[in-house]
Amino acid sequence: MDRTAVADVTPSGAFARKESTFRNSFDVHGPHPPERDRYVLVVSLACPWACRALSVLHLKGLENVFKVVVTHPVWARTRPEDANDAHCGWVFVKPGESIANPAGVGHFVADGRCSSSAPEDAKFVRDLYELCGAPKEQRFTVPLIWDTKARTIVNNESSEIIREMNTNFNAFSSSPERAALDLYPEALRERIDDINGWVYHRVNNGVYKCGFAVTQEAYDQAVKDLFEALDDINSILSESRYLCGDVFTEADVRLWQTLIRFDEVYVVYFKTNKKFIHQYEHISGYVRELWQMPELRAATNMDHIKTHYFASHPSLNAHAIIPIGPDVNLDAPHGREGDYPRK
Ligand SMILES: N[C@@H](CCC(=O)N[C@@H](CS)C(=O)NCC(=O)O)C(=O)O
Repeated sequence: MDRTAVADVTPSGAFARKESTFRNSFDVHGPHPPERDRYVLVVSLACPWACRALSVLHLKGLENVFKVVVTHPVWARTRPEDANDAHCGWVFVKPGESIANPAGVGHFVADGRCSSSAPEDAKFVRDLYELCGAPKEQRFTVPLIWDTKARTIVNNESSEIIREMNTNFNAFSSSPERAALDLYPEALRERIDDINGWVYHRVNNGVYKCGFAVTQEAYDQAVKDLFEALDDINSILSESRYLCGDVFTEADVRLWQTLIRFDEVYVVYFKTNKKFIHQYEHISGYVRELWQMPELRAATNMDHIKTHYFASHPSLNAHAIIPIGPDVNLDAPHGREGDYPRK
């Protein structure tokens, strides 16, 4: 798992995610102005960070602005011809074609959601990073936005990509309502920033700290932090419909990507098994409500999610067995309508 996030652990065995390095904006007067038919959003439908961006793309009606390119869910060796280069990562595979996982296990067919081509005819996400001279410490991550005119990555940090989509492309939204939707409203910014800050460390990245820890101490600490945070979230959602009150914001998009993967993947794979999300009184209805929003559902694919995690990291799951269930009924009534705090 050389040069992937799985290898990013400190001497004490704790997972430490590296910073993204492409951080440009889509300013009208800058080198990457908002334009139609120019930018490609490269995602994996398994990746919670990428699916933030895809969700906001749908919420803001930007389907005709960004071309979306989807990787195969399973990682593969990216330089199989070089015995000294053991890197494994995202690969573009035409629908119908199949690959084995990095250990040569399995036979994973690309389904219809995988893209048949990628910018620059790249075979791997790594190729795009190398083409534009990414620094050595940069992991070959999704999401990224590729500029087909400048032939470079504009931004590969999901928290910034969603802000850019929220504000800079309104002239191209598919409807006035979608253009007017503000996921980061001025009046709530302080609250959103505060929630994002601790939700990132304790939940979004917190599940990875549990799953990628290589010592018992690091795992114990990560699990404790994660479940304390989930208790805090359950308590917030007992008093308000969304994280920042009765307005749906980017904080909800960001948190939900972790919650929707929790019961199906993280409980088993990252050993976050103190409790399932569907057992939380308030979080469970909230997860169903957001699942029932068409824009979030369109950005969610449980097959890609499960296949990616369980098959991509042989050091964590040698035989790439994908476990069953628990198949929570996300279409059940969510019961989140009405006034808060509840009487
Ligand atoms: N900070 C990045 C993190 C993105 C990230 O870690 N993506 C993972 C997929 S879930 C990835 O592409 N990993 C590839 C690797 O570690 O080599 C963001 O939020 O955009």
